[in-house]
Amino acid sequence: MIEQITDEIPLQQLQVSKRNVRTVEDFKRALADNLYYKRGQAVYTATRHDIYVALAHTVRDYLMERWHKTVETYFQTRPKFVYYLSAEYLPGQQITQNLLYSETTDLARQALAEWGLDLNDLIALEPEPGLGNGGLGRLAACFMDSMATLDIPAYSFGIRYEFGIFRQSFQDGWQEESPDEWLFYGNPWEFSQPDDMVEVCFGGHTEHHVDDQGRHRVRWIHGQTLLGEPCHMLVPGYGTGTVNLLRLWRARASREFDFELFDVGDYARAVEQKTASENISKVLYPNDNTPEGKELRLKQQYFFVACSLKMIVSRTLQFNRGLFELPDKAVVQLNDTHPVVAIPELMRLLMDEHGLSWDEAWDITRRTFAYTCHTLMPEALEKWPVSLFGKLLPRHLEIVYEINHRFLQEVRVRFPGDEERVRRMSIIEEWPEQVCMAHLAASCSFSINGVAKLQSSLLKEHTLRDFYEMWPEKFNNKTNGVTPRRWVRMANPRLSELITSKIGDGWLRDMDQLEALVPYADQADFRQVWRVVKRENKVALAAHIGKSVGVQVDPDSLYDAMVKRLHEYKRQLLKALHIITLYQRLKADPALDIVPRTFIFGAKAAAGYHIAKLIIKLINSLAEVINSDPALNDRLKVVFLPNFNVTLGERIYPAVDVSEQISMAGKEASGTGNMKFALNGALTVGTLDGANIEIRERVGKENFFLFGLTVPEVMAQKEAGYNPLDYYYGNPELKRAIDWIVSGDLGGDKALFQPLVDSLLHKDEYLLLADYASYVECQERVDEAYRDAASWTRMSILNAARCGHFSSDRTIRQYNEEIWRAPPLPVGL
Ligand code: F58
Repeated sequence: MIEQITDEIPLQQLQVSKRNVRTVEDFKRALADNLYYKRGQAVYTATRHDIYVALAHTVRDYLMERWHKTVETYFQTRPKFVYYLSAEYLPGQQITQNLLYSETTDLARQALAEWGLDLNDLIALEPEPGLGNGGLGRLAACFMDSMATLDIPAYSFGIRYEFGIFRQSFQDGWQEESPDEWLFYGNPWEFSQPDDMVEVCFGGHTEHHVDDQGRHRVRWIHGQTLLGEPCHMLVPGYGTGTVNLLRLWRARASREFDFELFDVGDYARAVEQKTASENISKVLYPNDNTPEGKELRLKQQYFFVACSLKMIVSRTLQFNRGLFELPDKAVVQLNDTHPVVAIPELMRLLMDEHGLSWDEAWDITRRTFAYTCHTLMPEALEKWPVSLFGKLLPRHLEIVYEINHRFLQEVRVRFPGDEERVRRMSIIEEWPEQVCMAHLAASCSFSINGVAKLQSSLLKEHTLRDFYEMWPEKFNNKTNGVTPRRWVRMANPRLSELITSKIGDGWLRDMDQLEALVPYADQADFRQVWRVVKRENKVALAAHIGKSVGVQVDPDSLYDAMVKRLHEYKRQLLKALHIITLYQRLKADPALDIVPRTFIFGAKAAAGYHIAKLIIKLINSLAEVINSDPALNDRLKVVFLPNFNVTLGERIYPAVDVSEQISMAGKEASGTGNMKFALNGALTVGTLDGANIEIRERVGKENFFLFGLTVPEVMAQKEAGYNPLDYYYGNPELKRAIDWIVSGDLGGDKALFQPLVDSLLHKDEYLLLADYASYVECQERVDEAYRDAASWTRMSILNAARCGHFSSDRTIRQYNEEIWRAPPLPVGL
């Protein structure tokens, strides 16, 4: 790391100049300056993309002034910091957000219009950073936004993947993946900081010795060294001067390491190995809910954790009196198990690099970390083979063994004679020998939280039950939330304007204020405008669908959407069975009176998840058959929009009438799409799973379409020896739908979808057949309810009005009050 200069140059010499751009003229000048000085282009030679970059720099300059003020405040106040560690972030397009937060949207629009350019055309050029798979990564982005908005001193750390989540396209209905080259044209929002690179080591072995004060010390003689280069992105708060940072680490080959090979004259191999070490931050693993047990994945985890902790420790030393103050000055939130190797890494830093004893290091470590668990899927609990862990991180493995040894002693003291419990709780699993990251997290963190009430209870009762019995006080719930800025204000400007026209704009920083809309649900004229807004959004989405997949959809049909990762437990296949049933009913009785529906899907399947990919193919085949059947008279349409991501979500959520949240009860930890839909006035068709339960409690059971088995019922079915064939033979309509899948009518090879049918009939792990009848019946209630526009709109308004609770500001406030205790530090605008 290159020395900082603040000790040498008096701070007052480093005052930054204010740009003070407040008029369209100023903005145009700043834009031209940036185009000329930063981009190296003249107005005569610039491409549209050059102008986009100049625009991004102009907006960024605004935020830099605020960032500077924030840093000044932090340096002067030395507050307690929240450090959020997450392997994934899905922040969405930056330009729209940064224009909004810097209040420059109108200036930019006008300035560009004077140049004959349309702001929206430039916005469309920005690729979104797809540095995550799904809910977990998007939640991290909502949390950053809320932390800054609530003036919480915070840093978020992650990996600067060169390739984010793959781009999805369809070839003959099959998913195809192509690389997401989001950095191809550079990223105007990031500041790389090569002077702050830190060294990270892997491999090698350890040496134990006694130092000259007679203390037992360990040296890690590492095998490989590489560098982490930080890249910063600004995280502005809304309506405040606070601008926090997202620090993403990029792997660079260490020079020292190159020289060794260059010395022996093996130039080609030296360059090859350089590339190999830079591969660490090359690509995001595209798995959702099943960890990838690859060596490179563990390297990624340790890489970003080691870089981040080095910075946290050195900041603590710089700002405070010593490392003993760490737990009072820092709290590290672990976003699932992916960064959990931070625990042995902090122990190692404190003992081996800063000379603390085990007890001293342990006391600091166990008061520093808090852990969030985002799953209920047993297969999602990360485990690393001991051999792999020890090969890459020999010192950490020793530390984990020692933590485990001491921890199991504690268990034995608490539960004498209960060796079975000791075995269950061990951080190291036997046969095969694996390090269980969730156990490491649970035993070493001072807080363990789930992400919705039901999941938090199930963690206590099942997944982490032994840990709950040991430390009930560590367990807590923090129901997820989403940021109202991106998911209402930016995604749905029409609705936002309507809301603001009635209740003011306070809801953007205090979403509970949406409650003030409740009385409007009973006003016919308000319902009318609400409907107009929804319809305009539906028209806009119809235009996008037309452009994207070439299907014409009717904005007056009911839009029924299921957008989320493709996973069997989420049950996209149950939705498909419902569509097939409607199709068959219409074929059997062409005069049947149903509300015309447009089914909208968006979902990526992990590249190696064959059944999930087959489900995509099935839905696309279904779309082809249904969309081209003239006998249906356009009453059903099915569209699968490719490449579902944050930007596409922003188009879909505002335009939907029915939100499908149909996971098997007890599987979806929370869900956050459910919240985005409800806030935009969609009604939920859902099971009693994840946050659906809390949404239903808030919006009222009369404004929510409930179906399906509950968790105890699911368990009872499984215990009783669930047999899907009972449902198959017991329900002719269900049998007809399933049989049709392999009838050949779906086009192509008859046997193609046989694996889906086999898995339904012979296993049906997620009880689709058991829930089918209830689901179809529930959809009939939806059909009926949609016919009464007044009452539907009333329900829609009540959904939005009563979901203020699901703001990530509320979630973050709870994290801060109950876990972090980092006093907010307002930075004026
Ligand atoms: C999701 N998990 C949960 N994991 O499935 C969802 O219910 C919840 O709302 C959301 O977290 C936020 O709490 C999730 O998205 C992943 O994508 C992991 C990525 C890394 C590999 C393992 C899955």
